[in-house]
Amino acid sequence: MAIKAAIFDLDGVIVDTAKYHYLAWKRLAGELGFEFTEKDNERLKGVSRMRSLEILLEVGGLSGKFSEEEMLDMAARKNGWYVEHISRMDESEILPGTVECLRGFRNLGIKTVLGSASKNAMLILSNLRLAPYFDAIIDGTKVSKAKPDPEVFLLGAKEAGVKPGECVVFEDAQAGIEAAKRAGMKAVAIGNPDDLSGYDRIYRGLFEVKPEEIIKI
Ligand code: B16
Ligand code: MG
Repeated sequence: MAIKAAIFDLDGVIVDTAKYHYLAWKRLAGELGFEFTEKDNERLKGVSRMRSLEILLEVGGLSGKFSEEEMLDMAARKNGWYVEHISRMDESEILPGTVECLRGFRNLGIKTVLGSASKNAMLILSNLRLAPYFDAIIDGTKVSKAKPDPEVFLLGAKEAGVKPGECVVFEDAQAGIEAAKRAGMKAVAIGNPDDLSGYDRIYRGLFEVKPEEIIKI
């Protein structure tokens, strides 16, 4: 089936917001009295906010120690610190090759879609001045099931008016690659082959991606 839409994950593909998530989670861990390392943070990539909190508490040996209300309060505080960081972002933080890649697909008549788990995606896209490059934007405010559930990508295909089999997904997280495959889409991994599996192609970043080749996969 010919490719008619390219769906992009945000964190790790278009921008590196993982470093800001890390600073905010580390601050919460500090308040709770334990260390949270960059290696621990790898487990949070592509994972929803509440699931990230569960993993953080697991790392600190505090699983099951808090009520739902306390968990929601901790997640909200973490988000407040995270939003302080992303509010200061600008175009200089767009990862290399992103704009060329988005333009390249559009020049070939391919729809461009954002498919992110983040509830803050609109703020980030707006600070990066990237919103006009997308035909559809699906973020954490529009979906209820986290990756590896395919909901975010299936909704992206629907909003773009194409079939799932006509989509290619660009993802840096294993949960996202799984979500793309479960949606019946092609998956292009962004990252290191040692950390990821189950993809159709892998590149180090969008700067290596040639849209005219991707539409033939
Ligand atoms: P928020 P993506 C994901 O973004 C991040 O990789 C993940 O670390 C984060 O927990 C999730 O968004 C939710 O973000 O707290 O801003 O709603 O990779 O799906 O673009
Ligand atoms: Mg990601």
